[in-house]
Amino acid sequence: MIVKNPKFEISAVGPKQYPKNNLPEIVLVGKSNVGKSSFINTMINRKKLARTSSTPGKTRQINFYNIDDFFYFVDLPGYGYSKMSKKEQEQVGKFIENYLLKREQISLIIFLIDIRHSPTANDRLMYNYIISSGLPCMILANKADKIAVTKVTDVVNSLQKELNPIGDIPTFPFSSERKIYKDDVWNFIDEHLEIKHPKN
Ligand SMILES: Nc1nc2c(ncn2[C@@H]2O[C@H](COP(=O)(O)OP(=O)(O)O)[C@@H](O)[C@H]2O)c(=O)[nH]1
Ligand SMILES: [Mg+2]
Repeated sequence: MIVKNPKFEISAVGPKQYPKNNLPEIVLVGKSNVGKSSFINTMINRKKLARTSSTPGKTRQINFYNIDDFFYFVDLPGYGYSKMSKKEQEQVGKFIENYLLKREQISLIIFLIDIRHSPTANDRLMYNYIISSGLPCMILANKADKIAVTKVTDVVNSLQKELNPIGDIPTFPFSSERKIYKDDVWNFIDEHLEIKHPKN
């Protein structure tokens, strides 16, 4: 896939600021610091279009990245940031749920977890919420560079079994650090976009 002109469009703090066109949206969901913003940069071959940080942020904004006027990557706020109060965490959870519930143009949810750890309690809550919404979803076990290459397949399989014992949600490894496994993810995204993007 060749992305030619990805653009940051808006940091929305509420539904009134969401883009008004009906482009499909591919949505990144995951806890703070799991690598959502890095994922976007990796997929579009840009170093810094999506803002990343090594210290989890407190943003309660939804960032929309317009990908060649074909679709949006939507960077949701991370949940489970330990330095937030319970109340703040609940507010972020509601903010995320409200977007997922109301936004009709969502084509796919990319749910990121950390390949090194079992899903957290918050991961499970969010995963269950996504499944109950009925929206198409894939699971990415991110930071795959942090474990031995020979273990990746087994670990991905066991993480999938933990979250999705029926095995109907596609689960892939990913690494923004090494920029590997991108093709599988692009293929899956392609299948979920009505308008096909020109391929390499
Ligand atoms: N080793 C490794 N680090 C990553 C990977 N993806 C993201 N990171 C790092 O994890 C931190 C948080 O990434 P970021 O994309 O800001 O996470 P977000 O809060 O989910 O948007 C940054 O220091 C990134 O460099 C990855 O695949 N492998
Ligand atoms: Mg981020």
